[in-house]
Amino acid sequence: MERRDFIRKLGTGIAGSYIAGGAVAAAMSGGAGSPAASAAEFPALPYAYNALEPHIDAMTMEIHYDRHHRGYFNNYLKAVSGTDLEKMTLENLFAEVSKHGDAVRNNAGGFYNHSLFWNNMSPQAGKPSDELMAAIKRDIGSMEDLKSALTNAGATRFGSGWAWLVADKSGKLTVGSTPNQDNPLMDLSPLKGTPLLALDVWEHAYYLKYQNKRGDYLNAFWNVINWTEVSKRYAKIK
Ligand code: MN3
Repeated sequence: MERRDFIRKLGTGIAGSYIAGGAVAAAMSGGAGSPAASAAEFPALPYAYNALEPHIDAMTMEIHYDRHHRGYFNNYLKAVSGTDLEKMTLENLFAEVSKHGDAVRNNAGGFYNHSLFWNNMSPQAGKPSDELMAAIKRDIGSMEDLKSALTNAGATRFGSGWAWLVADKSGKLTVGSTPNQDNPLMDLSPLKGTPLLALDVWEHAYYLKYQNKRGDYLNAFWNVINWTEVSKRYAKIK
């Protein structure tokens, strides 16, 4: 799709009308050389706004996806338009993001992080693969320990940011957090690795339903983790 056509179509704004792909899919699969035209696709929400009720409410989902995420996407396009960066996969961009400005860092991050986040939630939680479960036991301890670590990472991230389960190239798991729209693929991030599970702890992710009770939101998130997707991401590392 031509960029011009795509941007015009953004105005129609029907959730689910765009196919996930381009830079995000390429970055998630480790692909390289994705052309700019296919990078410029806003990914579909993989379920209805109310699908994660009562844990995450429909109004929050709609505003979060259709305004916040779309805003990052539009501003990412603006930030890279007409530059060498528009031909670059997000994965390659993040690997050198410290060389570029805050508009690129924040908006490419916001675009990518939310795409991961929607896809690692589901009304059908599923369960971790045997391979992932073995790694959780080896590196974290147990599922309860993982829940504690992720909840703690989200609760102790001051201000806005993300909590993560990441894996290094050998498959070793780590839990941590990043500020703002940074992520563990960014060269400037102290937390490094391939994201397996993304957890948005910005107030816009929970404030309508949970107000100041971030801890209640973190507990609720545990009920909607798409373990099938998290396991797939883990399987791709090896
Ligand atoms: Mn958000």
